[in-house]
Amino acid sequence: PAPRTILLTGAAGGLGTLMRGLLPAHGYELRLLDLLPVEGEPDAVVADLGDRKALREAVRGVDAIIHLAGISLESTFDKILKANIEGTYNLYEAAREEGVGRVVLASSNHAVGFTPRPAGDAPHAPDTLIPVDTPRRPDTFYGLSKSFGEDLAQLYWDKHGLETVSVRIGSCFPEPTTVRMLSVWMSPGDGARLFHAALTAEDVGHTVVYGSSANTRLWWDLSSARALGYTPQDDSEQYAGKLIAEQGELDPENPDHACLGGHFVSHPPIWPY
Ligand code: NAI
Ligand code: 15L
Repeated sequence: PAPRTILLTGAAGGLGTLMRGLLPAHGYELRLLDLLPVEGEPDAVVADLGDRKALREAVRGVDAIIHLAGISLESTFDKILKANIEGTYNLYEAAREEGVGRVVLASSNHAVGFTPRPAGDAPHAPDTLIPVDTPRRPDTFYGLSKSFGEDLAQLYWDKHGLETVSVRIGSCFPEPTTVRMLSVWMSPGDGARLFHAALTAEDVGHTVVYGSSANTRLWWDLSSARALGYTPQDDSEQYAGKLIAEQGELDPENPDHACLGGHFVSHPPIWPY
């Protein structure tokens, strides 16, 4: 049977708030969890990913989990370790113990952020798009934690038969706000469509997909996402004229423009480690 009751972690965050609004129309009942109270949702579970008992209770009885909670930008290694690495491990352990069959994991383009973007003018030829099996090249401790999450997902599939779709999200915001985002933007509507496909496709094992809209300036290969049944409906190109007039085209000589991860590649480590 199709999954119906979903635990949405990170429900108070930006993406969580967008998905809380959009996923019910795809037929889901959401159980919400976040470190912070979720506005207007008194039944949301307020818990830290470090609280294994709370996680165990929160996952009990759900059909699947969409795991968005965690630190979503670069931070100190210690904070990333706690929230993203240990926190994701705690969630998978809770899912395994409670017999939850599938996780949709918010990975990130920053797991492969040091990968050079396709050169030249868009649209890029299909054989130049970055494939999902490109070697991981995290651009930050943050990206490293997403790389860990993908490996953890693979381990829980191989060892325990717990399925995951790891979604290397580009930028999911209401509108693209930078020229880079013309290539990596995922509209909220397409985000909900992709999560729906990741929840309902059969026999995913551990599947890695990029998460973006069908952008004219796309840098990566969406075929593994499409194979789940995802059909993106949006394209950032309608924003291109305005953003390029304001910010200029990407400069191949600028290191912040050269790789998938954008300015994360030159982000200095945050001390203390
Ligand atoms: P956000 O920072 O707005 O939301 C993250 C939420 O996680 C927050 O509400 C926060 O309170 C919660 N959280 C943090 N630490 C926690 C802990 N220890 N226990 C419980 N909850 C905790 O981030 P956003 O943009 O909503 O992203 C959601 C997820 O998607 C993150 O995992 C992020 O890395 C990933 N992602 C998002 C992208 C985007 O474009 N929004 C792009 C790529 C990945
Ligand atoms: C991410 O992983 C971040 O969570 C999000 O805030 C954006 O910075 C996004 O990547 C991006 O690459 O634009």
